[in-house]
Amino acid sequence: MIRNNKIALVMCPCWGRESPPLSISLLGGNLRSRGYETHLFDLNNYFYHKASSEYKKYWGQEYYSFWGNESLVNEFIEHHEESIESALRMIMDTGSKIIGFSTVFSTLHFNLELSKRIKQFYPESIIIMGGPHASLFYSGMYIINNQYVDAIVLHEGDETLPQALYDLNKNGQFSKIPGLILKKNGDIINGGMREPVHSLNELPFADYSDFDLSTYSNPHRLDIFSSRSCINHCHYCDERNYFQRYRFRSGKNLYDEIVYQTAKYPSVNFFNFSDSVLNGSIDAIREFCELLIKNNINIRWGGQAVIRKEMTSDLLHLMRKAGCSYLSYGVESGSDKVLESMNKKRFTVELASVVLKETHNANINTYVNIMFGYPTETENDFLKTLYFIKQNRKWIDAVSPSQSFTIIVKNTYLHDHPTEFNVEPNPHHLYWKTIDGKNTYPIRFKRYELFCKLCIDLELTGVGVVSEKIDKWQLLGEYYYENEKDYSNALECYKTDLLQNGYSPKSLERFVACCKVLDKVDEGQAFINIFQLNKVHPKKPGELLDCNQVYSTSKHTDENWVNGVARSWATAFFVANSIHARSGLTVGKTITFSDGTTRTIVSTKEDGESLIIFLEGVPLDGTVVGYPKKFIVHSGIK
Ligand code: B12
Ligand code: SF4
Repeated sequence: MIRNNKIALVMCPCWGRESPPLSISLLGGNLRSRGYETHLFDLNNYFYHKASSEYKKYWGQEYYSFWGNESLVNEFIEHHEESIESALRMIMDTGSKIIGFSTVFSTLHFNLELSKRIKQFYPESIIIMGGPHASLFYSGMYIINNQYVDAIVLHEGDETLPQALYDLNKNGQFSKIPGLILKKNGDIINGGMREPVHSLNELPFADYSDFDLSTYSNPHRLDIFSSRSCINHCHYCDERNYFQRYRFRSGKNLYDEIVYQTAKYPSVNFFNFSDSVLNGSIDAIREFCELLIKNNINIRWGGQAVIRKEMTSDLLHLMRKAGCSYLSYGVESGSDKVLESMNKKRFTVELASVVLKETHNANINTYVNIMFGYPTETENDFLKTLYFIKQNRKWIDAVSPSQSFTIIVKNTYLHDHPTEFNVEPNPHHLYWKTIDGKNTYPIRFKRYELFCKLCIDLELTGVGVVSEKIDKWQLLGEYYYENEKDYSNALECYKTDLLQNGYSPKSLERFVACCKVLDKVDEGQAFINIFQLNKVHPKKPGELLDCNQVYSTSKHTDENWVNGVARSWATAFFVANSIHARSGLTVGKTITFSDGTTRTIVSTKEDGESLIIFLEGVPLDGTVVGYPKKFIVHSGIK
């Protein structure tokens, strides 16, 4: 058996950066224990440090939708070309032929763009993706159909990835195995589902040795997990679809990992449970606490928990004594009727109040998650949620209002039974509405805003508690434009966004498109003039900022070229050949030269250190538009 394959596992922006990513560290520990040379890259943290100050804010959780927007992610990438090149070099210098990406909603576009570049420069590389967003009920098929992706691992990767690598080593290609979808001779072959990992206690511990903890926002924290799947089966949640059977690690196994990691990283004093429910097995959590107390292990820990009657004052005090410093509860609604229709069978609003109070009294920080506009939630139910928060304010340290309000995820009970919930058939995950039209995306948005307002009044903070969501007008604009085809409301949203928040290529493009439909071409042109004139993008009207897509031609003059522009033999110019130029100057894009001429790129040709760009129309005059004059490449707006 040959074990000479090297693999790089990568986490791209955006993900939390309090500590190194658990997913690739866990898989890394597993592969290393089987003898594979494994290299782990947290490009999420890397790009945070490389990002200009203007971009750093996008790591805030209130900006997660930025990373779901392909054009914004590409814009980010264009702004950080040098760092992208170094990151690629860093990965490829390890000699890894297989590159695995961890995929969640917020890393997808980055993953795909990086895969494209890897394949362009290292065509023999093998790209494999795994993680929640690579599952079939999210975008698995979309990902495997991407020309740069060779295989996806469905659901848990702990057994599928090593087996896939084993086959690759042995046979030089992937085999059809459970848990893997692969491409072979242009066909997509689905190996079907794999049984979930039988015993979590047998998995090797996460290996964090590739990461410099001091570069994270909490250098004293590491992540750990206690379980897979959930003891509950809420109708809107896909946890049980993804991880299937509920399994948990024993208290002893968790304790052993804490001892192992703290011996390796003595500066670590906090462990975050990165799973959906840390109190699924009361026996395991009790055993864990007792071992920590008995052995005098002085650490803090916390994570997400479910409200259940077993969360007694006695247990909570034990947990506190063992170092539990926070618990984040999915309460979701202050209405029993809504809780019932969510299939939350373990608690009522009354029990939620008691558990929050007992948690607070045990001196554990209490966080509460809330959703808005669940299909059965009436205005009255929503008022009950506001009342619940007000009544229990004294027990709550922070809240986390869902910034997507209520999402209808494929393969969930809610998705598969829309009429039972009065939801229109084939619901859009974000923009779904009820048949009576009383529950729509803007209505859910409004409830979220009212909730935030109450929290601000109650001086209750938390992720997502804002006076106005930063991308509010883009989100609403998108809803009216894409979903409702209501160009009048969309126009108002994009206009508000441009005037309030300044230049955004997407908002300007959509605003102009609305103007065209509504026969307001002059208004659209006025905004183009404000935002796109003279090679500069004003951030807001009146405030000038350098355009990020300004290039200049090469300086070369001879019998064929004048200042980098072709003489009469062709309509072309050339620039230095770089990844930046190759990804920015692509066929179909339009370019405006210094004399105002606008041309479309019809083809490009790499010629050693030069990249020649051919344009439509008659030849250009290099003495007018050539070096040192600059030109702008438009991001899609003609
Ligand atoms: C902890 C957590 C967080 C933490 C992150 C903490 C941190 N360190 O940064 C916080 C609270 C910050 C967070 C935020 C968000 N989260 Co979150 N989060 C989780 C949670 C509970 C655990 C993630 C985890 O580490 N699991 C443990 C690891 C070991 O499991 P895993 O990542 O799934 O990895 C396994 C497999 O997926 C697979 N795998 C993973 N990567 C790879 C790569 C390869 C190559 C292969 C082969 C296999 C593979 O193998 C692994 C081992 O079996 C999951 C739910 C869950 N139960 O997993 C949601 C989850 C990942 N989050 C989710 C979402 C949507 C978000 C947010 C966008 C939510 C929001 N609206 O704000 C944000 C985005 C964050 C950002 N800044 O961009 C979704 C993702 C859904 C999707 N389609 O992508 C999940 C699945 C929850 C859900 N069901 O909705 N989250
Ligand atoms: S308790 Fe949380 S993780 Fe479990 S099914 Fe319900 S929503 Fe999902």
